[in-house]
Amino acid sequence: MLPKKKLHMKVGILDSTLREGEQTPGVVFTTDQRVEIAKALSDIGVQMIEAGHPAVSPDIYEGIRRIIKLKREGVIKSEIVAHSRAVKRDIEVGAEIEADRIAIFYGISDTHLKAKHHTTRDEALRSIAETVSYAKSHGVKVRFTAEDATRADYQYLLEVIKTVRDAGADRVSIADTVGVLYPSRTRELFKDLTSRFPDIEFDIHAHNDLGMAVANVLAAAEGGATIIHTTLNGLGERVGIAPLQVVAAALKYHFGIEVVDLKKLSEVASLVEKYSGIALPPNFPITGDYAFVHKAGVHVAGVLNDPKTYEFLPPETFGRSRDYVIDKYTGKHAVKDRFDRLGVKLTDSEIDQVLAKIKSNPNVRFYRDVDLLELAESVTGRILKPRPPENIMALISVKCDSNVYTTSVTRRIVLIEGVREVMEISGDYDILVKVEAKDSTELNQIIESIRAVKGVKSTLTSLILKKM
Ligand code: HCA
Ligand code: CU
Repeated sequence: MLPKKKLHMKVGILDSTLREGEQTPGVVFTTDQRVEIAKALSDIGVQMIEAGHPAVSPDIYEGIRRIIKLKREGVIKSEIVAHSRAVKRDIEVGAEIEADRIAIFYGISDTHLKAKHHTTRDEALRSIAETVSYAKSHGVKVRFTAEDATRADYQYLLEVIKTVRDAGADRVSIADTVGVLYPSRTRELFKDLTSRFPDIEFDIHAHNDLGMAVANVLAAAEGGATIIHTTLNGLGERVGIAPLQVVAAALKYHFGIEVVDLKKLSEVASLVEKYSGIALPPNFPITGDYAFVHKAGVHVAGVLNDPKTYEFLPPETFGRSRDYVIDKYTGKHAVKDRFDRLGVKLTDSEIDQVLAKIKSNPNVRFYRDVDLLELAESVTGRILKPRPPENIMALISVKCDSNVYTTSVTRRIVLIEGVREVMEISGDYDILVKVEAKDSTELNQIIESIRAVKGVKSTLTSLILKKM
């Protein structure tokens, strides 16, 4: 491979889970959740937190106010950014709440000028200049976001940047609002902008409509962008923006830069998964369940010899661990390794026989350890290990408050550990949940977690005594 390139070391993250992320359909954060997410983002070392658009609603205002208070108390270290339309009222709210920075956005493509702002290019330049100066007059740092910059007329974009620089903005966010960039163009764009405006720093805000958001933010950083916008789990309008966990991993792999504490990424991703109610698909990079899980015999054999064969970086880099699954694709090495770990000694020929049984059941998706022990017992005729104690299974009927959307409750219940199946039902109750727990204490915790879900009115638990 070609030698790795160097990247300027200035690149940092602005995480917008609390602003862009909350624009994901169905996502709302409570004030407490907003504060908790901000603390987690600061703890992992995110340079800037876009905490929300305070003029949108009183609860967002309150959340940002509490985050800014924690910043003042030194609990949160990141720069706190408040989003704002280019209208005086929003700017006043951003200044009153004492955000470190106000980010003023304005759509500058002809489509946005016409269909949203009902204005001309010249008129827009005047109101942009006016609002940026107005914000500056409140003594706050200002970023200007050129919304839909990547579909705007280029000469006009340059004029806009000149205008906001002269009005006092020290950062400009280049928003690929509908995700139409691709990497080589992105790099060219940022190279050109950074050479023309050495006194401005640039952010890249890349939407993922064409699946290239991560590639585009890397290219932008190569081109000279110093702040990359991300959200945890890639949340955001439509299909979202570049996911923090993937951007951070790519920066580590390609440039050796650690923009955040990589080991804690997974924890923060889970927190956001829980609070957003948007479950990550298992095949999501870095923090998805299968990100470091191997399957085919050739792969597992390779990984058992040297994990580098099929891993770009060790899972421990991200506080995770590797695993492999056993099914008809499995080879001998994996089966042997699994029995070794279970403390069961099998001869080569016994392993071959177990493998033959596995391959003759092509529709089994996963062999769990208990299944494997059972197979080995049938092959060897020996009792290999006492059966693990049976777990408690229970059905929990859930009644929702009459004003809530049942599916939003269902989505949150699905994420609770120990929940095996969730069904929306008709009758006296709205949702039926099948749960599995190792003992009654754990069952109690699961019930409590279900009762704590917003919108749950009451529950009725039935233990499963016998299954046929
Ligand atoms: C929005 C638009 C925005 C702004 C990006 C930014 C976009 O939803 O308000 O402020 O950097 O994608 O253009 O998210
Ligand atoms: Cu956006």
